[in-house]
Amino acid sequence: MSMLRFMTAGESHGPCLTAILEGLPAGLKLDLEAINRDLARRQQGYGRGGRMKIEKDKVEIVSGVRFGETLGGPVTLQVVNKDFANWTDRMAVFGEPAGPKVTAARPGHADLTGVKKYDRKDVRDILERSSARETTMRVAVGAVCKEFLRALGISIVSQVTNIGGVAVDLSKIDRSKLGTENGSELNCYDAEAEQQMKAKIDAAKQAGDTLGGIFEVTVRGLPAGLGSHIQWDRRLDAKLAAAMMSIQAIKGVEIGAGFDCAILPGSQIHDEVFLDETGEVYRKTNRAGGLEGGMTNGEEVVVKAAMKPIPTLMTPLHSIDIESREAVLACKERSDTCAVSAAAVVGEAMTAFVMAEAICDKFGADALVDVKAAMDSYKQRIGKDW
Ligand code: EPS
Repeated sequence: MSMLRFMTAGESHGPCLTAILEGLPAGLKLDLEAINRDLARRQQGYGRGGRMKIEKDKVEIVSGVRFGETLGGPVTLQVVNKDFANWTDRMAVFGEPAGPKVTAARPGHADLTGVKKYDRKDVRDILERSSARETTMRVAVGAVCKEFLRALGISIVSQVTNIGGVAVDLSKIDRSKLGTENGSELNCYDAEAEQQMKAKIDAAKQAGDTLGGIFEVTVRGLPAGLGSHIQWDRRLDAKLAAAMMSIQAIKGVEIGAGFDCAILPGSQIHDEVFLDETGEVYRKTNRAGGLEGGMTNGEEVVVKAAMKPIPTLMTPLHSIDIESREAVLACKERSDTCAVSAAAVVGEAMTAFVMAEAICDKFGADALVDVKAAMDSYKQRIGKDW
């Protein structure tokens, strides 16, 4: 099994955020600007809150890379929280807290269970780590994985398909345009739906409410045969679903036709297989979302994730105070009205990690040149078999 793995560290308003990515092959050229571009994409999106005006997330790489090339050792990535300077009264590493405690837990957040489980008296001890600010580092890690995939001819794109019930008409979407710059503030490729989404976000903001939605991630250029049907924990669809579910606020994941598979008959779900005039295998549809039997089948991998509305409401919900045990309204931390387009960038990153891991698993991960050679030879063989 591959040893590609990563860990993140850091609190939302702490001094900095860190990630260590270990197991990538040596000899991969990294482009700092490409990583920073993804970090900037994660910060954008109609409906984001005030924090994004403070932070200008830029990554620093402090290990594992020499003169722009990976060495095969752990790559350590860091992003400074500019806002820490405004939070030293509540977030200093040592000393006594000077700012107010948070005691009104937010429904839908880690707050209530977190304080009990970790024996904390201040909800801040939980919310700082559970915050989606952590996804900054997942995006940095994902951007490095994307560079690796790009070197192998694999690319990842995303689109927002629903916000608060306003759905994109997917039959109208030209899928070849996904990933191209279209000026959308919501990573949406249906201009009409986007206008309605923005109006809905404006109305939610006005009402002190929040909105969730759905985004879709597509992977292009994958060889067939990543993952395996052999064992439950080697199935790539399972790994992908787990990676998506691990993103803050995600409550549902679909691969390909997803929940429609439960409704439609087999004749309308399975992708028929044909041979073209040169003897190449092809399918006319991709309802499997590029995964059959836990393995990539050579089609685009397509995964969707449903994000719940952010639990911090400016018109707060009923809750309890963990100190007085009285009924109160939940606390109001500064937050976003809607962050689905940001979550889509995080979804790309987690997908990139899962695919990079599957590649390392199958083709090795010491030196990039060997990974390329192993993949080329495999592609040649399966090309001949078909
Ligand atoms: C986020 C930073 C946070 C929030 C949001 C995501 O910044 P702050 O709490 O200082 O406003 O905007 O966090 C949450 C949604 C959450 O539930 O904690 C970011 O960088 O994405």
